[in-house]
Amino acid sequence: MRFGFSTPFLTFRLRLPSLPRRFSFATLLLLVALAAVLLSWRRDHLELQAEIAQLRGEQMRRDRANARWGVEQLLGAPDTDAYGDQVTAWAPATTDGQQEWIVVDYAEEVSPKSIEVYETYNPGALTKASIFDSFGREVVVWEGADPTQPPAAGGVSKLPVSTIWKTRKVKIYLDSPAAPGWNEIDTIGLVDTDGKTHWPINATASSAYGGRESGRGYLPGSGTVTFGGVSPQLIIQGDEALLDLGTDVDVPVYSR
Ligand SMILES: [Ca+2]
Repeated sequence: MRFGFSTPFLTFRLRLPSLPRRFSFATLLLLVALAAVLLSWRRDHLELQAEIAQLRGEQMRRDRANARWGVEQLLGAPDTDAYGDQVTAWAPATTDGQQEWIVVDYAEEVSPKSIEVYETYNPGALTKASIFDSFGREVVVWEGADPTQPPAAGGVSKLPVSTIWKTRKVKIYLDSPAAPGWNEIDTIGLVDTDGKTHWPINATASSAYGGRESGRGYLPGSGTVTFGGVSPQLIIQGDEALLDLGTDVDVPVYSR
């Protein structure tokens, strides 16, 4: 295949290798059809994920009352009325043990304008926020120093978002070791370009101090044991049971 042009001063010619005979129009159509099937599969897969998130969220809302400091507490509008160590907010499994993240889903896909993180105890850990676009790709939309810092007891960190992508899923990253103490979060609002705020219908996190969905949770009604003047709480973590004596070290009492 050849094409080109020439002027009195310059001649331009381009020669492209001929398409192999077998790479026919029919093959091209087949490839287009294959791409369409893949795209459609991807879209169905994402829709299924969104439906699962919604169902999981409904179950979590029912368990919410018993899930103190659990991921369940991230659902819905803010409900932690005072800053401090409140059971109505999510807390990570440890005070400063590791990097943490939270992913929240929303009912509708929207064009985001900002993300609002309700920090209710030991603020300052926020380092990054991202959204997931319609193809499920993670897009970082904000990075920097947390707008809410100690000595503030808490606050709403408003992170501006400028992106062409619509979203129904947000992820935030917390540098918990760098922000001493329990970094507790009540909820994460997603503000759209019309100024409407959307609240999470589902949530997952790297860890949680309480709640059914976490690897570590309290057994409600497990009884009180007085132990050298303190009343420890029983913690189930993976295949182990631990006694939290209110010190830095949890005492293993059972291992499978
Ligand atoms: Ca921390």
